[in-house]
Amino acid sequence: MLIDDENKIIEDIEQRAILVGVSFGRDEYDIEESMNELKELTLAANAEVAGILIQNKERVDATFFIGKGKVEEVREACVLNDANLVIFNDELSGAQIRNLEQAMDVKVIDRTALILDIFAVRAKTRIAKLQVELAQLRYRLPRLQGLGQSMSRTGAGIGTRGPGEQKLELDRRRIRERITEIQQQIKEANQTRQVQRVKRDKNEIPIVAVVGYTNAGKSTIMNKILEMTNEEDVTEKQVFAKNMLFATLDTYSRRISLDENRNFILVDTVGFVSKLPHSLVEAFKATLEEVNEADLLIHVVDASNEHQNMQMTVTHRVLDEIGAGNKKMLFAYNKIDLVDHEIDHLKEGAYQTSAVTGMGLDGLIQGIVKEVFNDIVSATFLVPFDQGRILSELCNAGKVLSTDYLETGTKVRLELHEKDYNKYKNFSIGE
Ligand SMILES: Nc1nc2c(ncn2[C@@H]2O[C@H](COP(=O)(O)OP(=O)(O)OP(=O)(O)O)[C@@H](O)[C@H]2O)c(=O)[nH]1
Ligand SMILES: [Mg+2]
Repeated sequence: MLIDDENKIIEDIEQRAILVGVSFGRDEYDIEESMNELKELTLAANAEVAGILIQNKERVDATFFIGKGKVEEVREACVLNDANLVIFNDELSGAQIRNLEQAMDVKVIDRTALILDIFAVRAKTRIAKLQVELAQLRYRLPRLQGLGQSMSRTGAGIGTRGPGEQKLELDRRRIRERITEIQQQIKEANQTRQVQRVKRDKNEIPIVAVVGYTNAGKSTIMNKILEMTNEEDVTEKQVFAKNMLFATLDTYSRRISLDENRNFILVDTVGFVSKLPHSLVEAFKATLEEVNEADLLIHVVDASNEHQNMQMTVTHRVLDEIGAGNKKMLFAYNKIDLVDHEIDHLKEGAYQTSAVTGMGLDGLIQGIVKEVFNDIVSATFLVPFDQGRILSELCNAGKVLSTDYLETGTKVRLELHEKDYNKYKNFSIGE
């Protein structure tokens, strides 16, 4: 694997990386865990990890991010371990990347570029690809400027408007143009989705979105629920699930039918990760729009992971960032088959589940039903014979329990949404 000048990973050429992290002593996450995650991300991008270096530091170094002495240590580690790439756990400025590359004579990228590259390789749908490109360009733009500043600082014949600067201006302009173009395309794609959504709204099917940290088991839960609620083979409807970071990059909707009147749409979403680049969250807002429109969120937690609290905090923060922080939420403490103790003090709306054995999923489905169909009422209506249209509307809106033909009209007893009940209230004759 190789990283080209535009920080894009090109497959097939072997890449060995030294990972560098800084602990500022006030981080909410554990530096060891954060570096472990960076390692997983590196592997997910098909690079090898040749070594991990951590520095404790109070403040960021403006020139190199890490201290000058540490730069030399990283350089030596690269030579010793035959590494051709250095990955920083934190976001670097364009100038820092350039200074580090010059001092160590090796390609330098940061965690953000790494995550963006994984997304770029995995994105399948047109909209996901556009969103990743947008995030990449937004990441690159200020770093081009950083590069420009360091170039003009070197002086020595290069004027402020020298050829380098001109090329830079050109690059900058091209990038800005492309950003506008992509934004327009995303907007158009969203308008189409909007139309589809209005259609769905008319059907009034509740939407339940599965959210959570990457690799928690969201897609596997979705597949298991599909399997449990279908008698026929659902292989073709299954979504991709795998033991790797960011297996899912798009949102996938599946209709779940519990019975003829209880249908809901289950939506699988992109997983979150600590230090998820802001540009990526911004760019994926369109995809995550479905989360915003959901009637209920299922927050899947990997109960077997010792850092589950940090993972939950990150998930809540990203949800806040996309404006879905106040949604109704159920919790699925998943992978319970890997946990050898019961989770005590389970809060209300929390379930222990295993997407592999199916344990606890019945309870979760009941929980979903309680939340999204809680406005179902049963009522009896008497519809005069000359109002045939009303009768058929009513029967379509709810689940018919019984029908009687009286002298004055049709007496029908059914279960329906409160909203529909209110619409036909004039014909109601009570419970
Ligand atoms: N033992 C066990 N493994 C599970 C369970 N649920 C999921 N897994 C495994 O965990 C891994 C990740 O599962 P996914 O469903 O892809 O996770 P995800 O949350 O969709 O992950 P991303 O799409 O990457 O955000 C897979 O190898 C699953 O088989 C569970 O309840 N028990
Ligand atoms: Mg998934």
